[in-house]
Amino acid sequence: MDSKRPNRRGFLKGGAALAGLAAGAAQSAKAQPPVTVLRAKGVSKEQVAYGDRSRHETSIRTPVAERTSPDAFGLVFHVNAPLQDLVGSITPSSLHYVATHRGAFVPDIDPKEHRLMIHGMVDRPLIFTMDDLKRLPFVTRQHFIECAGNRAKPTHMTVQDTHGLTSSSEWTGVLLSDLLKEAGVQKGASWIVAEGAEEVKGASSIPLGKAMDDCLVAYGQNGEAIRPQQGYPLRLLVPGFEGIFQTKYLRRIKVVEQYYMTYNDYGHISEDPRTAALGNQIGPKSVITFPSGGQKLPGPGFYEISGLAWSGGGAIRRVEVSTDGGKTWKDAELRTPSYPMAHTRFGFHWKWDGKECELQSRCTDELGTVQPTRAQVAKYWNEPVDKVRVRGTDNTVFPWRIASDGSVRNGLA
Ligand SMILES: Nc1nc2c(c(=O)[nH]1)N[C@H]1C(S)=C(S)[C@@H](COP(=O)(O)O)O[C@H]1N2
Ligand SMILES: [Mo]
Repeated sequence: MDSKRPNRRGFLKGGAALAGLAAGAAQSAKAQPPVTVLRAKGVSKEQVAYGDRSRHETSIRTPVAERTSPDAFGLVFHVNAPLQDLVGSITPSSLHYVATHRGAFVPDIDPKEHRLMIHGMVDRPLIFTMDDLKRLPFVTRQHFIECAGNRAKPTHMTVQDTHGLTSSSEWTGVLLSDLLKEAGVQKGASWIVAEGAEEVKGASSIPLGKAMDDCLVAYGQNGEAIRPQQGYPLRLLVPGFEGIFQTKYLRRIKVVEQYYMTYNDYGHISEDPRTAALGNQIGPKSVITFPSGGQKLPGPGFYEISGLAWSGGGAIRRVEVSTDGGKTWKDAELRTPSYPMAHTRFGFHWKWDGKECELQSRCTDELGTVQPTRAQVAKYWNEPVDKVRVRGTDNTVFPWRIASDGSVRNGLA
């Protein structure tokens, strides 16, 4: 694989495309760098105690295009993460996407008062305080979360609009399997129902097999306590499952003998077994975040295409990039470790010739599953490709169109 990789030094040394860039670099090496005037600026006690980003960094979350926040009732609806501005594979907690809190604001939970109860078909019902949980063996893992509503529409302008309802964090907590073993799951149990503490509860039924496998009862996010919008003080992580299963403000887990209908199931399950089967695990998905919608390439020459890939089926094994609208594909490089069910950053050297073109990415996960095209999905459901209703989470290959003036547009438009 290494021998096929484009040589990084080769790119930086040579090529007419880079001539301008290289000359600029040489010049500034000889000359003095421009002097930055450092203005003394008062730093507040608060900023010393808990840091802020530079005031020159302005990247923000934005409401989903179809439903602005807050709405007429003051409620916050889904808010997209600015994927075009992120580097690496971790989403900063302050920029993590946020999903609807149905009928309630973010609950203000005092961790000293918070309890997690495990009951139902168990030998020993248990109630844990936060301190109890933190005394237990912990694990730290990177996992993405993605809302089932994360689907690209032709009207979307930016990658924040098309793909911003996913984020990846480093989560710390206790394995749910440890808690369930402690409680002693009884024979005949086959599901768990996880419930959150806020008004409409965010309850979900999860197969017991998944609960005993890799689910996390998490209190940590990116090195500190989980943020209130992400479920402070405790959330369930069901790696690779749709966002709706990732119960925030987790307060109760009931072990049960059958699937429970909860508020979350409304509009979410289907009598069509093929649709229903798509309901939990998110398929392999990737998107190019640079260049992406709304950006403009200043002119022909060298660019580093960058993007994210993730899968509910495990670790990302391969990402390919096409610069000719899907006719030919070349391997991209994975630039961050590919952890199971976590965002993985890819990069790809590209020399733009200044002509109109279409960029796409597609990934393959450790199960060997390849991200499908819209055409493949349309064929499967026997629907026209421009009208196909993608069931489950939309993980189809996504195109960005580069115009000859360098501007980047949504290729579905
Ligand atoms: N308690 C509770 N948990 C919840 C929800 C909720 O409304 N309440 N929303 C779910 C949905 S639909 C999604 S997509 C994810 C979003 O997680 P985030 O807001 O941390 O990104 O949380 C899930 N867990
Ligand atoms: Mo969601």
